[in-house]
Amino acid sequence: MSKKVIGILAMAYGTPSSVEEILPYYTHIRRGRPPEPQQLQELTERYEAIGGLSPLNEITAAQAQGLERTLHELNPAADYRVYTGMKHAHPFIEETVQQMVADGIEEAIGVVWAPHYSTMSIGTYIKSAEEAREKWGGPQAISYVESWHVQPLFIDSTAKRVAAALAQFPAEERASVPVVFTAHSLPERILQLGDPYPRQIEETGAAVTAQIGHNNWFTGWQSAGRTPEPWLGPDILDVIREQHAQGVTSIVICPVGFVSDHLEVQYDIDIEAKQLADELGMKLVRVASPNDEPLFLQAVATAVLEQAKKG
Ligand code: FEC
Repeated sequence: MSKKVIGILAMAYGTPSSVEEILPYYTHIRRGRPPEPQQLQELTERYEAIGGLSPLNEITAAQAQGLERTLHELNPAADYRVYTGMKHAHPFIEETVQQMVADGIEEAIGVVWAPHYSTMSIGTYIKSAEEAREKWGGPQAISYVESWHVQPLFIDSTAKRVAAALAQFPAEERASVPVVFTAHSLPERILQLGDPYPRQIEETGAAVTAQIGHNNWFTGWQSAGRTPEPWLGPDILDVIREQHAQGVTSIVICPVGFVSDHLEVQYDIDIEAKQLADELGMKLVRVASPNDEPLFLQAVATAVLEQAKKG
């Protein structure tokens, strides 16, 4: 008997694959409004500062391969095919769903490469997938992992990486080093909608620090949009200034809302936040991203398999 084929719609943010693609990418993020030349220039310069372009597409591809391999290891009885669909770059979620239908995929699980649910993050990926399903008439059966922010293996993987960051400080100093768990800021209006995003980030931070017995931690926000409306704060740069004002000399930042190395980690933390910490004479250590680490992939694969059981 042939194995049951299950399509996995693995959804990722996407990044430009050439300098020419920065403008259409940025325009897509801004829902079709082209950026001002000055804004485009600034974004291009941020990519230049991290080496020209972002490593995100390569990492997304490695994560997809690793997820497919891990799913087969965890459940050899089924045939899993992982399809990558991006929010802001090719192949867009809509194009990927079309491909899944062309390949005859009838049953699928959707998962996003981001741990925490917000109507403005994971919610928008699911919306795009559902619109595409309506357009292409399939896959017939699909369900979505809505968040996996406290999946036990994800907590293990994050705890190991946070512990490795703390290990860069002498043992007698470690307890006094705050760990700040950051995620991409979103407009403050999500709070009025009862959005679970800020609570889920707190829950990840609490579970990780409980596991390693580190009580000195809190959450912060990063990479807020450049728009006039208020965004969730405090911003990580203000957190660093505030900690410095309180006499703190060392800080660990864990960008736990992201799962890859990319612009928001490599520029906003590794360059911008690091530069501020240097100016203030503080030591800043950034927790490594999970990328395609096996334990992390097991976490996401387990969340997918649990969703498959729920149907
Ligand atoms: O490495 C790369 O090239 C791409 C990195 C990248 C990731 C990412 C993740 C998230 N974003 C989220 C929300 C928003 C909202 C806006 C917004 C704007 C940008 C811009 C760039 C960008 N984001 Fe992003 N985001 C990444 C890159 N993001 C570039 C445009 C310039 C700027 O504002 O910095 C504001 C849109 C608007 O103007 O209306 C909102 C959230 C995540 C984390 C969850 C996820 O990965 O989906 C939430 C990676």
